[in-house]
Order: sequence, then C-alpha cells, then structure tokens
Amino acid sequence: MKRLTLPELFVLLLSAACVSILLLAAACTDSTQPLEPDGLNPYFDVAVGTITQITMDPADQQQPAISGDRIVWEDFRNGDWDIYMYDLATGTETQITTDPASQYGPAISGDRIVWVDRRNGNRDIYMYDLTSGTESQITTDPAEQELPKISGDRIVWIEGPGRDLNMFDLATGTQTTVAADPESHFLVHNDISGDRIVWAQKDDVPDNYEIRMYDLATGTETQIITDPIYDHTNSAISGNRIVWLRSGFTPYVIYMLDLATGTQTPVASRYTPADNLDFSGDRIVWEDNGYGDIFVLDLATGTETQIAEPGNQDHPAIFGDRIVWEDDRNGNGDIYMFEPGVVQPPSLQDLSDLVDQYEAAGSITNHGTAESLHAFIRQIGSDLGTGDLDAACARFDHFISAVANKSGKQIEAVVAQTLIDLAQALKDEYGCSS
Ligand SMILES: [Ca+2]
Ligand SMILES: [Ca+2]
Ligand SMILES: [Ca+2]
Ligand SMILES: [Ca+2]
Repeated sequence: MKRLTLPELFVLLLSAACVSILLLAAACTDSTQPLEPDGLNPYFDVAVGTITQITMDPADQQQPAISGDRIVWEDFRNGDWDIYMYDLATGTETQITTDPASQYGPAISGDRIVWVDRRNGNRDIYMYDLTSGTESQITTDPAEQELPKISGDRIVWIEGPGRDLNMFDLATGTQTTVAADPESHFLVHNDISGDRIVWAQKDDVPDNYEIRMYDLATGTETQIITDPIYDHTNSAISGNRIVWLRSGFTPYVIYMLDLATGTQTPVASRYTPADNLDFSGDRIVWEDNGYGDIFVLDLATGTETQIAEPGNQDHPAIFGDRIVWEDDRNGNGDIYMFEPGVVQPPSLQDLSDLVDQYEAAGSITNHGTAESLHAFIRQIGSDLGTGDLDAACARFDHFISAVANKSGKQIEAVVAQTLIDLAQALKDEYGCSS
C-alpha cells in the first residue's frame, strides 16, 4: 500500500492543519549572512509556497543568484548591464554597479557579490563587499575572465584563452591556477562549496564533457565521471555532494555523487531538455526547456515538483528553501522567487478532526465506529500526557488495526487509508520505533 509522504498529507490536511507564514526575517543585520543554508524547512512543499515578483522594471532583469536574504541579478534598466540586489530582510533594492560598461553574471556568498566587468575593455572579475561598502577589482590582466563563483573567501572563475580555472583567496590575497586545461578546450559550469571546486570540461579523447573536482584541502584533482557517449555538464556542489546532468541524448539524467560515502546515483531521468542546474542542501533545481518551467527535486523525499507558471522560466538558483529565476511572463525579463509556506507538523487533534469530518461526510457510516476511534485518540493523548510513549505507540497500532479492520465496511477504503497514513505519520513524529 502507498503511504502518503508528509507533504502530500499536509496538502490533504490543508484546511485543518496548515498555517501559512512567510519566512521573513524579523530584523535587518548587515553582519554575516550564512554561507551555507541552515534551518531548512523539513516540510518544504511547492504546493503551499508563495511566488513573489522581485523586479517590476520593464527592462530585462536576468541571471539571478541568491545567498541568505540577498538576491542579485544583471539588469538592463540603465541602458547597459548593471548588477542589482534585493534584500529580502529589508525589502530594499540596491544598485550595486553604476559604470556604463557591462557588469553581468553575478554570484553571491554571504556579504560578497562577484561579477564579470567589461569596464577595462576586457572581461575582469570585480567584487562588492556589502559589509564594507567597497568595490574591488579582483583581476587586472587583459585576459578574459568569466563565470565567477564564490564560497566564503574563495572566488573561482574561468580564464581565457586557455580556459584555465583560477582562484583568488581573499584571506591570503593570492591567486592560483586550480586547473590548467592543456588542450585549451572548454571548461564550464564551475562551482565551489567550501574546499571543493567542480567543473565540466571537454577533452580530445573522449570527445565529451566530463566532470572533475579539485579539493583545496588535499590539493588533488579527481575525475568524477567520463563517458564516451554522453556529455556530463551542469556540475554543482553543495557540501559533500555533487550533482550534474548527463545530456547529448535522451533521457537526460541527473546524477548525484555523495563524497562521504562514494556512492553515485542517478536521481532523475527526463525526456525534456534540462539545463542550468543548481543545488543547495537537499534540493536540485533546473530549467526544463520542454515545459518552460522550473523543476525542483527534493533528495530527502524523492519528490520532483514542477513550478508551473505562465511564460518561460529560466536560470534558477537555490539557497536553502528559496528558489529564484528569470521569468518572461510580463514580456520582459523579471526576477521571481519561490518560498515555501510553513506548515505545522500534524497533531493528534488533526486525527480527531479528520474522524469528525469523515463522519459528517458519511465516509464513516457508523457513529459507534467514530466514537471508538475517538476513544483510541483520547487514550493516546492521555499516554503522551503522562510521558508513556510505549503505550501511546502501542495504541497508535491498535488505532491502525481498528481502521484497517473496518476499511471498506464502516469506513470507506480511501478514507481508512488516509487515517492510517496520518496515524503512521504521527507515530514517526513522536518517535515510535516502527
Ligand atoms: Ca554597467
Ligand atoms: Ca581581464
Ligand atoms: Ca512556464
Ligand atoms: Ca523587467
């Protein structure tokens, strides 16, 4: 029998049990933002989330990135590309660059924003520090630097013409070459999390993109996957896990490698083209160019969800529970955000309410049956009140057996299953052993 996942159950119980509260921070601090998400909402559910339009300007806003409360993007409202930021904690939008040349391709980690800047006639990496309010030029040479990513003190980028992967460490003030590409082929999709940098590169043999990783702690480069048939691109890293996309031929497959266990797993298979993966905590997001929507895969629950909205949605980025993307539903590029609603975990009262609702709806046909279920629930409440978890868990099992025995008789089968699923979810929540 199929057990409803907790999010499914919550949707079911929406009217009875859900409280929708936006995840708004109470106060603004300009101090340290988290570099990695924490406090993930375990009851993440796209169905009870909120979608917010972040930019209203009629020009194009695109390529968003997010860290903590800050969303950054490239913006054409001044007739040239600039970097803008929206702070969710303060509700304020800030223009980060004013130079008439192009600033684009931003990334953000905590208080630091990096981007590609053409003000010197070639591409350079620049940084703005929100704490100090200062802008710095990270690279000064005439080579072309692009695709900056940042994690804490480390900024990585790809540098032409050799397409080398370089890094600047803000803590030591030193620049190093992480990976020199001897074949001068493409390095793309570089990402960094803590000590680890991942990227995709294309070599002569085999003539396909493969995934590589460099560990700054050990100074070692590892080939994560190579494949003579398929391309492997869209590498992204969050903590100990790397995800990437197998493409070239259908199905598109998203893989995950857990560096802690060494286990590599295909986590999603798609027949519509996926691109622009991003990864944070347990969640992978990507754009689907068949549907023109954003998809989210929750690795903790195995649930894949389509954020289906009018128009095309591209370039998603995720930090914790928040997903941002560029959206053309208004006829120009805008930045939108998804935030999950906060739903309360189920309670014993929900189970009692459900019995009442089903009896009122005629799905429990016998008042005595409903009363016997209420008696179990009261006893469970009493056991929990006196701290006797073993007794409460045993009574949950009695409740489940009683409902199962009456399924298809005094209780409609589908309703019986819902009651059993909720009782099982409550057992899990209270920590019963099985
Ligand atoms: Ca500009
Ligand atoms: Ca340069
Ligand atoms: Ca769409
Ligand atoms: Ca716009």
